[in-house]
This record gives sequence, C-alpha cells and structure tokens, in this order.
Amino acid sequence: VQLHPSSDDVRIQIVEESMTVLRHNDLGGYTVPAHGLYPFQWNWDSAIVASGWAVFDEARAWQEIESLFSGQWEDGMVPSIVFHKPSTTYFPGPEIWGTKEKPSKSTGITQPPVAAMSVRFLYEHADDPLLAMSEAGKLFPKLLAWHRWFYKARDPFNTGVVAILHPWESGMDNSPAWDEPMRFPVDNLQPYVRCDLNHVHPEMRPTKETYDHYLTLLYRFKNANFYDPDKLYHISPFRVTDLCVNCILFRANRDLRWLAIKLGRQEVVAEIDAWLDKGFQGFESLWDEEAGIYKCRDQITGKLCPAAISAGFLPLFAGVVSEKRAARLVRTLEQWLEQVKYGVPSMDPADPRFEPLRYWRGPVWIIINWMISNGLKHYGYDALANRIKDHSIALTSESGLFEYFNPVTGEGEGGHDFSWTAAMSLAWMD
Ligand code: 2M8
Repeated sequence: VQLHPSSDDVRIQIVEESMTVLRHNDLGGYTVPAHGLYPFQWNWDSAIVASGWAVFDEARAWQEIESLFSGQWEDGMVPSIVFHKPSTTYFPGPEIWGTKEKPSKSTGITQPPVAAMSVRFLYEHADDPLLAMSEAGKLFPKLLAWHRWFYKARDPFNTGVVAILHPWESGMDNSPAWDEPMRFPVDNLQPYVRCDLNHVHPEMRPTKETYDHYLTLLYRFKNANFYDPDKLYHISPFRVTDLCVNCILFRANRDLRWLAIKLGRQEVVAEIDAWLDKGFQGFESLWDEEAGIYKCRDQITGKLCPAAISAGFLPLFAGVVSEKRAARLVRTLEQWLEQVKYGVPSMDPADPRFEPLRYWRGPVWIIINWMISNGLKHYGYDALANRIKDHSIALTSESGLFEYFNPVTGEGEGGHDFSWTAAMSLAWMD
C-alpha cells in the first residue's frame, strides 16, 4: 500500500500505533525507550514520552515524570538512566555503574534536561487542572534543584553555559563533534561484551574504539569517589560545551520561570533570570560565522569542535538567536536539505564523515526535528518548519516508529517500536 502522509486514514493509523507502542513499552509507571535495546528508564526519553502519554492518559503522563525523579540524587542531579528493575539485555548496566546505593539505582551522569519543558506542556494541556497544579507543585522544587545542580557542578566559573563530561550526557552519543575531544588515551579495560550489537547492526552503532572511550570515562568517574560532582569537572579528560544540553537547558529555564510564576514561586524568578541573562551571552562564543551555524566547544583545548551537527540549529529552539543569524541558519539548513531526501540529518551531509546509517553521525531523529521546527516557527519561518514536520510524518508513516531514519532513503533504523518517536507522533505530528 502506498502511504500518503496527508491522508487522514494514515494519521489515524499512526496515532493508534503510537498509543500501542507506549502501552507496550510501559513497565508500570515508567516507559522504556525500546524493549531489549534500552530496557530501563532513560532521562530525556521519559520527559519526551510524557508529552505523548498526555494526549491519551494524563495521570500516566505525570507518573512518567514522577518516576524519573524518583532517581534524583540528593545533590539535585537527575541521572541519565534509572535502573528500576534488573535486565540482562543492556551494557553497561547497574553492576558496572555501581553507584553508592546497593544495588545501583542509576548511572552517575545526566542527560539533556527536558523535564521542565514537559511539565509546562502537561500543565498547559491539562484537562484536569487540579491534578496539574498539584503535580507541577510537587515537581517544581525537584526541577529547580536539578537546574541549580547544572550551574553548580558544570559551570563553576559562571560562564553561563554548562559542560558535559561524557558523550552520553549530550544524548548525541557518537556525534562527530566529539571526534576531537575524544582523542584522549584509553585506559586498560577489562574485556567487556556489548549488548547493543545483539539488537541492531554494527553499522548503525558506535565503534569499539568509541565504546572504549565511553568506558574509560565511566571507570574514571566511578573511581572519583563514586561520581563526586566536585571532582568530575576537574578530572574528566572530556569536557565540552554541548549545544544540545545548553539549548535545552536554556529553553527549560524559560519554562521553569513560567512555572514559578504560575505556582506562586516568584522568589526564585530573579535566580532564573540571572541564568537566562548569562546563558544568552554564553551562546555568543559558540557561533561560527563562516560556517553559518553554532558549534560545540572543547573546553580542554578551548577550540570549537569543527563538525557542523544538527544541534547547531537548536539555538533557534532556545530563542537566543538574532533575526540576522536566524536567516543565516536557515540558509545553512536549506543547503543541508538539498543534499538529502529527508531532513534533518544529524550532521552536515557534505562532510566526508557523514554516515546516513550510523546513529548520531547522519540519521534523522524525530525529536530533534520537532525542536528545530519549533524554533523555526518562533522566528517566523513557517514554511520551512512545516517542511520538516512533513518529512517527519512521511518518515514515520512510510517506515514505522523507528529510533531514527536514513536521510537518504527514508528507511527506519536502530530500534523499532520506539517510545520517543511514538510520543512525537502523538504530541507533535497529530
Ligand atoms: C542512546 O544512548 C544510550 C546511552 O545513553 C545508548 O546508546 O546506549 C542515545 O540516543 C540517547 O540519546 C538516548 O537517550 C538513549 C535511549 O533512547 O539511547
């Protein structure tokens, strides 16, 4: 059957499939990204997935965020993965992370802080305002503690932008932006067996060399008094100002401010405003005028990471871009789109490192499409924003609810029946 994304039948079918995927991936109060491949609760996945649940089960949506925050550390950090139940299908699992609790309840690093954006989304779209008020009221201090943690632990010199210390924290694990910052020597590692290759083809996943670097960082952090945040910032050989985390944090700060006012927490508004003011200035140092895109910065060498990646468009989503720069970013984006069938590829398709199959080195990710499209709308580029949305609808309706998509052929890649792709179908593409 030839599927046409504009047809109502196709849309109804996708919405139904998306609800089925979320129900299927629900392990009782939290949603796994995909069975087998990712069998625990992931941080930014869950925050995004909550917006999908909100479309058909509001109480369940709130529960998703609550269960994520059940893993919050005393110092405010919300870990990248919460290990609610054991599983043997993922590496590295709780036994490798070995955080202080026994058994380990989480990883010792974080992920992009989407949650405040989701809490605002749930609050604004609530059919049950009393539930929304009480849930948002409970979650607000936890969100605030997490954002405070980011500035304390990851921006101790008050530059306005925060550091990531592991590629896993960016959410864009094997991005070409990390090629240079990842050139530190790896430690002598115990032999290990990856589980991801049991689920997806090696061509779609990071290489062994990349994994050796991931694990070197993990073990060094564990040896630093079990992921002590005061130590990690100083000992990590990988320290980068990442655009994905910083743009999401900036946007989430705006939503946190909005929630503070709604919930009568005016006393924290000045603190959030200071983050926003300083953050706004921090983005200045990430603009590459010649390339017409924002770039990440390696804090160890002080240099911009040369690769142009899809996160380079996310300052539009954060709302920190001048009209002139927005126009320049749009030109860059249009050039990228001319070279592929479906946007937005995760890196510049003209770069020789572009790999349409491999994870964050080429494929299209629907969640990033949503963020870029949302940012474009904000700056008045409605036609381009809608084009990206149309591409996203075409990809999911023609190929299915995959983890990511080949920008050249449109084929679905990585995990299938994937939660955040389903959630985006419900909350954005409906
Ligand atoms: C991917 O990351 C995990 C590690 O956190 C992995 O590959 O093992 C990334 O795409 C990340 O952004 C995502 O949150 C996670 C689960 O979907 O998978």
